[in-house]
Amino acid sequence: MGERSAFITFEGNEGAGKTTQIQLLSQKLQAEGHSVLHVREPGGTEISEQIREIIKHPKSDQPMASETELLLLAASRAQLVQEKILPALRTGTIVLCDRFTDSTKAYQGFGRGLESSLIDQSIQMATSGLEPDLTLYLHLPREASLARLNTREKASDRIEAAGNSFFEKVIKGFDTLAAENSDRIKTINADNEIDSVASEIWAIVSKHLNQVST
Ligand code: T5A
Repeated sequence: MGERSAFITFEGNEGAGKTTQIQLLSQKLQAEGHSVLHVREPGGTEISEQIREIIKHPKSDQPMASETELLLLAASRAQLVQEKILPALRTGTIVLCDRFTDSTKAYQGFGRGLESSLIDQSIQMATSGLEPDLTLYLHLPREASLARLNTREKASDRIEAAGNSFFEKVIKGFDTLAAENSDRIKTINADNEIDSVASEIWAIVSKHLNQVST
């Protein structure tokens, strides 16, 4: 096992359980003999993590322009794709990415209202055309997302501080993308026990890996 690469992304709103589920899936895949790389966006390389800090906690009280946000996300992504994702895929590693281009479409497109042509250009430049083989969209209603975020200790970052209407638009964006790309994006009810979400994910991922290896 381990010779067939796959690029699998996780999407969803804040607190949907992406990190939790990627860790569980990674352990399971490794136990089956796969080589696995777990990365996150924005971030995932030293340069990209520095950019993540600017995106989430800029050292300025001035509002960040949506175009600046888009370009910073693209810069972080370009470095991650070139430095880590493409080399890993070339060696047969399964790459699990916590957020990718669907987040840009949902947050900067649907949420911030940037034109889709700008979003697409930034994605093209950052990814050189790389697309996920499979995307797991963890769907969590806004109220449940807020309840989970309120239980944690760390303070909100710049994006999380946006209002409810922004996040409603983001969720609607993810729902729209999932409906338009139903072959690639699989929607999972994230408002469920951790183990049952993990079982649903495992069923989808193992089916995908079996399909591509036959
Ligand atoms: N962004 C990102 C953009 O605007 N555009 C882009 O293109 C990209 C790539 C990233 C921010 O950047 C934005 C979106 C984001 O605002 P982040 O901190 O990485 O910031 O944000 P998230 O990815 O949302 O990370 P979170 O940690 O908030 O959410 P996760 O990873 O979905 O959730 P997780 O696993 O950390 O769980 C959160 C809490 O819920 C519990 C966990 O134990 C934890 O306490 N939990 C559950 N509780 C009950 N039932 C379950 N099933 C649970 N699963 C997890």
